[in-house]
Amino acid sequence: MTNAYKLAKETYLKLGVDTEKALKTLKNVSISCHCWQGDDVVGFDSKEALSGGIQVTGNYPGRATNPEQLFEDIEKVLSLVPGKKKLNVHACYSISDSYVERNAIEPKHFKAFVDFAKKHGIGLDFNPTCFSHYMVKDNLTLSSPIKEVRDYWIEHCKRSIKISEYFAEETGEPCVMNIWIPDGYKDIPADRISPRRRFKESLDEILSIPYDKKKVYVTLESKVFGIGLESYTVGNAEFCLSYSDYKGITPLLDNGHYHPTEMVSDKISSLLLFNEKIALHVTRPVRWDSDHVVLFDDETKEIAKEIVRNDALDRVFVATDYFDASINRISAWVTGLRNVQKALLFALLQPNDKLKELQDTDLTSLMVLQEELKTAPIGAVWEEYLKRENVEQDYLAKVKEYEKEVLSKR
Ligand code: RNT
Ligand code: ZN
Repeated sequence: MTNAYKLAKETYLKLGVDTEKALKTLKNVSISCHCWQGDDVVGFDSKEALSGGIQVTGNYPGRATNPEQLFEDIEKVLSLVPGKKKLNVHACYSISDSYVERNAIEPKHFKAFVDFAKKHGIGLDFNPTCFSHYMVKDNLTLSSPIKEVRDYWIEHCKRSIKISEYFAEETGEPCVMNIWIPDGYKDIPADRISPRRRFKESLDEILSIPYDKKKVYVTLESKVFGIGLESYTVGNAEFCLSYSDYKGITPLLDNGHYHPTEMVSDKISSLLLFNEKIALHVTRPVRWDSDHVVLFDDETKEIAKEIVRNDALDRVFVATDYFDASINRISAWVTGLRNVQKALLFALLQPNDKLKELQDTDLTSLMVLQEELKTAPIGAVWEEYLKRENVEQDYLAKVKEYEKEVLSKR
């Protein structure tokens, strides 16, 4: 125990916070690490240009271009991130000697991820990939007016449920399977309801297959707009929340998917009142859904506070979702993941009962205490956590070393 930590522990004690308890809790919060930061969301199957209204910018050298490189990179990331982790896999990362259609994916194409997860004692999450593909027609998938297109993606999603079940069975941890479709229109549509009706029917069909709801949590992610899909998205917030409620699946909120002054941190409590579980994609939108690396910023902290103070650490599936190709990708990964955890620690180091009480009795004191807490010595507690977790405080040195020895030779 360092002196800095001892002092911090005392300071927090005076504020009514037990740092030891916070560290013990943090250790068991699992964060799902997105696999797609390592290769700019390219994947291994069709390797088509990224589509669906999302965009990766930058061409920093060292991108992983095959499974071996991606696993090597993720291994590095896991070694530099403390706490419990899961790996979040997209269907376009199927591994096979020959080309596999997305409506033909099977568990065997993802066995390498299971082996990797077992090696590292982590769980797995999954996502159908309904973008960057020739069967996306006019930016539409599950809501397309063309039956053949809808059927293709319905089959893809059904198979994705099977793969999710396989992940859960093999790892012994539930698998979160998130459905996000890019479907929408660049310009003003003439008929907003038909695509949504078709999306609903496609989802009904996908969810008609039997699956173990204790093993697979199907989530549905909404979005307000995408690049090239500015005027209308089929799966907007109202659709996805209503659908999740109607089918008893789990809503997923990505904090890049709302109007800029609309905050996900404010939505969490409302959803917790009506849902057993909710899911989050933690990202950082800069002026739009730009998917910048997550920082230790106000909204990330506020999201973490909402999870912690509502005692919902076991009800919220937390996953990262961002992609930056303008800097070292390993650093991008580690920085974002650590910041989610640091924000959770920040939340765990709040005297939440005291703050709640002040809200009802003394708003002046509430403001003063909330301000004081911003400069409380979280840094020393975080360092102590890293030490106990056996991960380097100075991850940048490790990243630079890895860049020199591995990434620069690609
Ligand atoms: C897109 C969504 C979606 C994707 C991933 C790759 O805006 O956020 O979650 O980022 O599926
Ligand atoms: Zn997302």
